[in-house]
Amino acid sequence: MEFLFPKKTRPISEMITTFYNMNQLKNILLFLLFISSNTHLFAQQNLLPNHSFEDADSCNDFLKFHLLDYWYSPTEGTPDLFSSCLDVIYSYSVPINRYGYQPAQDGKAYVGIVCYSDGYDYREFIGAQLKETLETDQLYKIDYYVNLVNFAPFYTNNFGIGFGIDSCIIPYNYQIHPTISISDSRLISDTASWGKRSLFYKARGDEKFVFFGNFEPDRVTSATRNTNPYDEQLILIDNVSIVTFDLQVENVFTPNGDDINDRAFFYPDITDVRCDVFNRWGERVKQVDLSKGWDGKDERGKTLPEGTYFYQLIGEVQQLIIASGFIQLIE
Ligand SMILES: [Ca+2]
Ligand SMILES: [Ca+2]
Ligand SMILES: [Ca+2]
Repeated sequence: MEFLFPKKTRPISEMITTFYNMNQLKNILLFLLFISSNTHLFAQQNLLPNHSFEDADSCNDFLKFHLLDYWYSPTEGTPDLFSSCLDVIYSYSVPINRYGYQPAQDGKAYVGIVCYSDGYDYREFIGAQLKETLETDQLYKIDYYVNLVNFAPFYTNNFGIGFGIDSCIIPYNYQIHPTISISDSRLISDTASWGKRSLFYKARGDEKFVFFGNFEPDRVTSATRNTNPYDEQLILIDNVSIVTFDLQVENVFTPNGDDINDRAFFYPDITDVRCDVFNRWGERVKQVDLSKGWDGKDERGKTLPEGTYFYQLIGEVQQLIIASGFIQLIE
């Protein structure tokens, strides 16, 4: 008797799935190839929505912060939205408004928040939900531009960034205490130009919300009275970004003047980072200006010998090491 083995055929649905999986796999491989050859590009996704404060629901004489898309005030404080869409000068228009003169750093709009009140601890904050929750142990680079309004009575410090696992909304209050807060101790005093600030942050992995403002009370905030006419202590902020930061350091360089791989640590876009290079005895031989890169010379301009050197890149605000390792100098 012939034994009929059950014929092993795959149902059509499974075949389609397999075919689909093959195609999907191909797409994934192509995608991986794409991202590995464009790492720099890919790393630039800004996790902040409406990052330049340009998108608002409407524009009228009473331009209000709550019209701004995605951003909110977590406290009773009332941040201000400024925009050139408002053509009433001396109000909240751009560039001339009730606090002085300031074009936008990017686009036509920016936000202003009170960050000091001479002992009253009145504060304003802006908050937004990140596009994605931050990843555990991932290093992030936070950039933003600040400017002091022309009529602000003080030069103050401690403007910073906070991260929260929730929205940190506190009714009937003016101060917030986000899960993480980073304060920049440098004074904000420039009323003419926008100053770029860069912070680095290694994530816990549960941060969903971001905040900007001064998280410290007035008594520990440094404030220097200036000669501006008295008005509100408003700090303007524009063009904010949070991106993942994975620095690729080419660890061999040949500073022989043939224009090929002559400079190490050339990162014209990175600010507020100190780059120290040490020799094998642990002596610092050079503090590198990242906008120019390292040409293999020491502080006095003397060419250093071939060999292995150690480097450290440190985010200056928190003194956080953002990259370190060995670099080979080959003549
Ligand atoms: Ca803007
Ligand atoms: Ca100004
Ligand atoms: Ca070379």
